[in-house]
Amino acid sequence: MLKFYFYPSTNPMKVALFLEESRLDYQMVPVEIRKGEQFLPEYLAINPNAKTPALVDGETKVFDSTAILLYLGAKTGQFMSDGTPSSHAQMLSWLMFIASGIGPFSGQAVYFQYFGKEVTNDALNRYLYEAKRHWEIIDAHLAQGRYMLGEKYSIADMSLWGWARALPRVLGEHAWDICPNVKRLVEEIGQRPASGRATALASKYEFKTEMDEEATGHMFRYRALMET
Ligand SMILES: N[C@@H](CCC(=O)N[C@@H](CS)C(=O)NCC(=O)O)C(=O)O
Repeated sequence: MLKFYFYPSTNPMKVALFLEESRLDYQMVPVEIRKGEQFLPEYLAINPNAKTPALVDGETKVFDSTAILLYLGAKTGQFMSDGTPSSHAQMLSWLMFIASGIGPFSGQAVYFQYFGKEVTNDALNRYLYEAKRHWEIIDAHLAQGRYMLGEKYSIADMSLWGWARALPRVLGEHAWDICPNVKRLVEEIGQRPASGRATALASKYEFKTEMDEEATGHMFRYRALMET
């Protein structure tokens, strides 16, 4: 059975959605990132990057949400492009844009708005600007088709869904006015039974969700390291 290393936040949720869509048999293994479990040696042996999600499939270990989506897509033959070189190229392009742009800029925009220490206007403006710019590119793309690959629901939509659900936290209260097409997709995926089951995973374990001193100590480790 697949072992899915999970914490209920943006990146693991992408994989949770795939697992529930495909109905693969899996065991959810909680990783309490706000208690520092991502740094345990046994977890680092699976994901040396000390982040969630990760997946173990027999002898195979996969880490990083995009790699896991591609792995599961190849394993099951589900939710991939239609197989033509041009559709495959589109899928890879959007997956990489989401992984290298949407995720990191949205993550840092959230960090500087809610958790940063001595945040300068320049840092805040840079990340808000870049996050918005990336989301506007996605929104303009979604204005042209129902899904990221046109009419085909794919891992590109699942990958986007992870952060898209949290868009108001990234771009503020006007997020859905800025990105109405992203809103449309989030609502559509929200009506799929699989997204309900993926979201319900969070309540299958009592995860620590408070962002208290213990949590920031683990998640923003650089602070202690840089201050010494
Ligand atoms: N590129 C990675 C990013 C993973 C990531 O940042 N995961 C967060 C949860 S959404 C995490 O585990 N953070 C723990 C930490 O920063 O210590 C992916 O897509 O899987």
